Amino acid sequence: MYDLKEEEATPVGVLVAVQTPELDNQTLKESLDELGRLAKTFGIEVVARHSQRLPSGGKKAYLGPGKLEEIAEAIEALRIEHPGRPIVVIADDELSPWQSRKLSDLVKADDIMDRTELILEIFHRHAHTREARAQVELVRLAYQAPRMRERRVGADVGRVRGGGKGAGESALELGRRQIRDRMAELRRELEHISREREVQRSRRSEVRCVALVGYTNAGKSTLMRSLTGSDVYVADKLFATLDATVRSLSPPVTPGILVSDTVGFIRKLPHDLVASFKSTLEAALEARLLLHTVDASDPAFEAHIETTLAVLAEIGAGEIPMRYVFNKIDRIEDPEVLERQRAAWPEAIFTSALDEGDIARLHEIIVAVFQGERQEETLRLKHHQGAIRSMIFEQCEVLEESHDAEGGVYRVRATPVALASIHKRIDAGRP
Ligand SMILES: Nc1nc2c(ncn2[C@@H]2O[C@H](COP(=O)(O)OP(=O)(O)OP(=O)(O)O)[C@@H](O)[C@H]2O)c(=O)[nH]1
Ligand SMILES: [Mg+2]
Repeated sequence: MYDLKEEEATPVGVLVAVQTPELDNQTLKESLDELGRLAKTFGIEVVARHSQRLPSGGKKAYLGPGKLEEIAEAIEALRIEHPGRPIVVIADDELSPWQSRKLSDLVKADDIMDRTELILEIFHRHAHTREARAQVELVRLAYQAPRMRERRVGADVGRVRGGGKGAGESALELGRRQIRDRMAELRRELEHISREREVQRSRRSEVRCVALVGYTNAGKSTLMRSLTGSDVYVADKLFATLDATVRSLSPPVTPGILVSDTVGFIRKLPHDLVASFKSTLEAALEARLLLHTVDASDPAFEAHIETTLAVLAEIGAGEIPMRYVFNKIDRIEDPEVLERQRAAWPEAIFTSALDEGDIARLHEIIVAVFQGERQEETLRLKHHQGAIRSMIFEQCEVLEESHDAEGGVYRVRATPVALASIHKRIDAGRP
């Protein structure tokens, strides 16, 4: 597998899909639009799409013979139109190794990819941390191994899939035994990382965290930036974020609140990938509240919500309290559309991540969530207990500080957990 060099010609993409009876025209269109965006994110210029109504997608060569002939002819014409550029056929469903080979033989493209592989390749390129890279490499090897024999070895193989900057070897570079060994090694590495994280997690005493979750490209990282003043990566591509990041809410409150940004979801997200990201997500989802971010300007937003809820349930986060954040409202041109959404989702928070006022309001809502579970109390410190004062200021909102003959008096607002740990310190210090 070699890099897709800058000077190499951009591959030309042809999307193909099966329209099963339960798939209406609108959903098919949305799914293909999204496949097109995945292809674009990967660096393929999509020039055509073909779909066929079939009772099921399990056909031998994915599509029927007549359709395949039509596609083969279209590809021949594309070769004349785009000389020297590799032509890739991309299926909207995961193909079996056998289907992929059949399709390849019949349509005579330079390469065949499917939705799963495209997602895996994008993840592979965007993975930065040791954990994300190991997870993606593992799933990618599992996907590639049974398909190794099926790929025609030669110039066309690997022409489109670039090594990219995500490290790790591909199945095509490894023998079968080596693949098994490498997969075992990756599993051990991931177990090790996950144990390390357990230790770090148990050190964190109290979790005051909200997690931004949602469909890819909804604007989670943009909201994260505005809410925390951090410079996490934002981009108009799918799966810009792969690693969970945690930052402090800004302007800060006492005690601090953490905001975490997570990987985005997409329909037909490969099951193995969801499973492998579960551990990364679990840490991020140890949140008190999920902010389910929705791109309200996307006509398919309701389908995106359903997909996100399904993935959240799959990773065991279905029970965490959740608020909807309908984002990108500045992109909704028709005010009536926005009004209808507000009426249909009365509990949602409507934002434009680009609007300071909206962000300030979201900030207030987040703070209020934690305020609700705090209680007011008066704490007394003796003169010799001055050291505990800093703990009080760290973990409580101090409403008033005064002094009497005995020592310091602090009227505070804090969570029961914080108050209990401060009382423990105070009692331990009593003569
Ligand atoms: N107009 C407008 N654009 C937005 C808004 N929020 C985000 N964007 C843009 O939408 C694109 C995607 O934003 P990201 O914040 O990277 O989205 P994400 O949810 O983190 O996406 P993934 O990391 O891929 O899951 C970027 O081009 C942002 O600039 C908004 O409220 N209004
Ligand atoms: Mg992101």
